[in-house]
Amino acid sequence: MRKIIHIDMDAFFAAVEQRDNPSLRGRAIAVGHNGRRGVVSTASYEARPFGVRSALPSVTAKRLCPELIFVEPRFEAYKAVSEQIRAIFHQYTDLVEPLSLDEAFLDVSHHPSATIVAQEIKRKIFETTSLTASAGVSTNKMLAKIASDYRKPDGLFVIPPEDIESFVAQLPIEKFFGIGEVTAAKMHRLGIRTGADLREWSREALIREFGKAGELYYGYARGEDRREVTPNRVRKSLGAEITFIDDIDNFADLLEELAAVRDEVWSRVKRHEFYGKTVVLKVKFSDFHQITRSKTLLTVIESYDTLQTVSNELLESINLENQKVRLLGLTIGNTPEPCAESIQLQFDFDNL
Ligand code: TTP
Ligand code: MG
Repeated sequence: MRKIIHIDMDAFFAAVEQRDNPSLRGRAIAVGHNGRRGVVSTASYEARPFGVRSALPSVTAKRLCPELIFVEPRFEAYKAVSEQIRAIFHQYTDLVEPLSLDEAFLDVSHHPSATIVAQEIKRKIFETTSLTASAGVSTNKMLAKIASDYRKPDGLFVIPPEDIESFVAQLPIEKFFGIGEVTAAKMHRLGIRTGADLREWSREALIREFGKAGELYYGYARGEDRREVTPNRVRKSLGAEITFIDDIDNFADLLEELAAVRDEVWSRVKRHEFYGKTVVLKVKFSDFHQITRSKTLLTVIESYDTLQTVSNELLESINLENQKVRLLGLTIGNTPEPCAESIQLQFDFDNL
């Protein structure tokens, strides 16, 4: 059985604006152009009770909420946060599928507890960006996506296997991921209002009414969704890190911990056939002050011994006197020239 997490930032563009401009905090704001033809990209949670939401014409939004403050979008700022959160996701798995700048699916089936991973990710996102995210955890994409929306903002909702059937049965069909307004309206006309109603329909009948999507809906009614998490990002680096339960103050213990991180990095290197020339060691001290040291070789690292030698040298080069270490990270980067295909993918990724 898979373990899937869906993470989605809360009121993303608006939250970034409120973070960067304290005078906007606690206020009803809309990100978007305040012109005659402008539309709202998103609204802060303070504006939502007025009915202000994404895709609403700005004129209508202002009428619904006269005190609404419009803020011009700053895509560079959103992209920067997006990169930060994606880096956090990649600390846990390589199977990360971004759906937009602010949301992604993660397959963490190899991890003992997806719930703990989701909690940690939420915490790291907040520590790194001062923004909140909501997370959903379940056994497939459809359920994880619904779950992340269930306790927004700053929510974490888990649908464990034993609850799937009852959860899906009570769910209004417009809440299912992939059932848009038009399909929902058609289902309502057919008397389908909840997952339980949907379940009464045979596969054949659903395909007759909805074409190929009917097959998907048939699975939805049973809490099933076989789609895999498919990463669409071109890898630029690969790494792992470890935060210690108790800060470490001696070199011998650090060397040992470094070996553990290195083993993890190396197993990923082989799994993904990712070979780079640069090794980066990150050390965070007990006062949260952080440094990195790197070394670039002439050729890509193809043996564990090379990685061991270089990473140990990097650790030795750091002055650890009178300092306690709380985190060690090791990353390999800098692959040789990308091929034409990966340049294209990179371009697509930037325009998500
Ligand atoms: P969403 O995740 O759909 O919305 P949100 O993050 O603003 O709020 P929520 O807490 O409900 O998740 O979209 C992410 C960002 O994408 C959003 O902040 C702005 C942008 N966006 C648009 O520009 N137009 C749209 O129609 C939507 C839906 C989103
Ligand atoms: Mg969001």
